[in-house]
Amino acid sequence: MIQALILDLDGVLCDTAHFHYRAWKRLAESYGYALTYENNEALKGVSRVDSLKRILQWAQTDLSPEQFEADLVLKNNWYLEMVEQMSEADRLPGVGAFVQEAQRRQIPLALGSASKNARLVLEKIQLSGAFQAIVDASQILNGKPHPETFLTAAQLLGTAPEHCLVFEDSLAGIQAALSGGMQAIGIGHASDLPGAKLHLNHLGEYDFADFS
Ligand code: B16
Ligand code: MG
Repeated sequence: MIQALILDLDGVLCDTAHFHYRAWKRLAESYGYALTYENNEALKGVSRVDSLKRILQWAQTDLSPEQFEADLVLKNNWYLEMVEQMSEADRLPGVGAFVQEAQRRQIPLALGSASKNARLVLEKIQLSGAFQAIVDASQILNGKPHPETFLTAAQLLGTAPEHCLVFEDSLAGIQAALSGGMQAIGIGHASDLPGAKLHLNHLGEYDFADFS
């Protein structure tokens, strides 16, 4: 029986996944590499450091430790320029109604994000107060697909993992939920997100009549 919901941020509550893509694509171009749709799917939910490591592998290039750090800062600055423009209007479809319905039913909500910018983005889209627990990249040692993000969220809510349902747009996130003993709903295509028990285009499609 499901007792709590854990939501990913980028790609579930707002379309920051697209901002990450634009910033990584710009950086990859500086290595002479054109980032593809498939590359981007593989980067969703993956930490900033691990994302750059993967891009360097695809681009078959290497950086000094100093340049690696500098390029992480560069990418994040480009990303933050886009985040700075965000507002409540940047919530994905149905997010407001979803949160309201969960609150009306007194279902605990947690955020489980791999982003170090999660709290800033939540503020921008005016959802900081919507969650009983917030877990971001600063609170965990092992990023998705490791289950630590979601297990920490469940622990903060005081809910056993098997009673948690995770909403995720990334393959790494679906894998993290499943390996943590939770059920997962994929926001995106079934072909990109195997293992999810249901696939939706956005949270607005979730029917709370199915909540059980
Ligand atoms: P940052 P999520 C993830 O957030 C993104 O999906 C992923 O593309 C990004 O690289 C990662 O956060 C780290 O983000 O650079 O802001 O720390 O989808 O888990 O909410
Ligand atoms: Mg995501």
